[in-house]
Amino acid sequence: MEHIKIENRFWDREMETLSRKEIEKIQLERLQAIVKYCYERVPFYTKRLDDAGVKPEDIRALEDIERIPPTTKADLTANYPYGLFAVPRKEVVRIHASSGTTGKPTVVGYTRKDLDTWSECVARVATMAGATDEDVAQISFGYGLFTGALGLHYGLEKIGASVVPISSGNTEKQVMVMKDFGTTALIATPSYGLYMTEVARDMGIKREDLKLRLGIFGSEGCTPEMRAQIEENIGIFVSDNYGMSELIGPGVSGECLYREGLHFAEDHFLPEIVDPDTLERKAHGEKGELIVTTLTKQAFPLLRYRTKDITRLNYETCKCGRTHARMDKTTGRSDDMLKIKGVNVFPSQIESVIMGLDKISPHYQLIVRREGFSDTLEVVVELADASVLERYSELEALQKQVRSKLHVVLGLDTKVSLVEPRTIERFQGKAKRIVDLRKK
Ligand code: DLL
Repeated sequence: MEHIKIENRFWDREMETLSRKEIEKIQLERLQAIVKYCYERVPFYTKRLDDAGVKPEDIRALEDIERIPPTTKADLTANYPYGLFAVPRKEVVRIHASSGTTGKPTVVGYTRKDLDTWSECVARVATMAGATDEDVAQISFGYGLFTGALGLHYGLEKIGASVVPISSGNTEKQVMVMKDFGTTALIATPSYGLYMTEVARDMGIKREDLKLRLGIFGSEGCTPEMRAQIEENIGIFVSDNYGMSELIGPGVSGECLYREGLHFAEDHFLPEIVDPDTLERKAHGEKGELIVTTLTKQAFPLLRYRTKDITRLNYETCKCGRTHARMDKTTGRSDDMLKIKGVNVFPSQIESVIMGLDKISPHYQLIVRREGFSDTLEVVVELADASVLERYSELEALQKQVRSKLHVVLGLDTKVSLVEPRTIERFQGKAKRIVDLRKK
């Protein structure tokens, strides 16, 4: 993307470039305060800490955090909807919820100060991605209980961008607005971004017709291969950012122009990496489950929240000058991991194989079945060109090629089905690529 100039800017240079010692000092002060705050205000935490034999005064060093038992999604569900709020409802000025695939949503609340913290965190992420007050930012995340749209909305407004709150859906109109309003920054999930590029092409719109230069994508994974494809389709620089409703929404971490990991807002969120089975702390640089303590939130603080996201942290200073830890793109939630015939499979591994192949479009679906006593995986992939379906030997060769590449990466035999272009569902929010027929 050489033609796109993204400058290395800071939203809060001082905070983003503190020395490790200074970051840890702030973290410890804030950790001690938040543990005390939770202990005094949230009956759930009073009991949790009492049961574990930990008093707020016992937190003397950052490592002491390990004495606190992690908080899980099940704890949130058990306290649905407001049981973990630390302030009277009168002080809550916004409520969001994460949809969740089963059962009740997870409800999260914000005080006025929380909303300020949130837009500050998103302003940082947007600035490190390359957004400025010159941008026209089209927010194509769904507005509503989902944190993505309003989170990016206020953060981008804060940096002075012209925000277009179009929400998701009505994709042809999205493309028209993009062209007519001179959108320069697109805010969406990568799968919706990809779909938009497809619709734009159908509408006869070329890269040159648009002013788009930047994609601030997030809320779901995006392999480097998929990113490259989107960048090529529409001529933008794509930056990834990560977040989670329970933690605040977007704004937890984001990529700078070097895209060598996502900078964590370590002054607001304290990250740890643990073994997802034993919960033992992993050494710096090792992969495991991300656990996060919110250091500054008032309405809905969380101590050692298990995100279920698998990643790793890098504490080296980045080329951009930022010193806060960088997290790797998540390889997926431990929840999304499929176990097929004893082999762990992450959908992102399959995506990177598919994206690297000619004649195959970037749209796919994974179907898991139970056959007898074992599970099987079918990878359904769209062809880029329907005419291949008429040439049987070519189709067969292509199928074989996909199967063998998947075998190399996954160490597993899969069924591969190549289907006509435009037959696999497109997504306007987070993609749902796994069809699990085992539960039916
Ligand atoms: O997706 C918050 C968000 C909105 C982040 C917009 C970035 C942009 P939830 O709906 O609660 O919150 O989903 C959180 O989504 O635990 C990850 O598994 C996944 N996720 C979020 N961002 C990324 C990302 C928002 N950049 C869950 N890459 C998290 C991979 C992501 N996965």
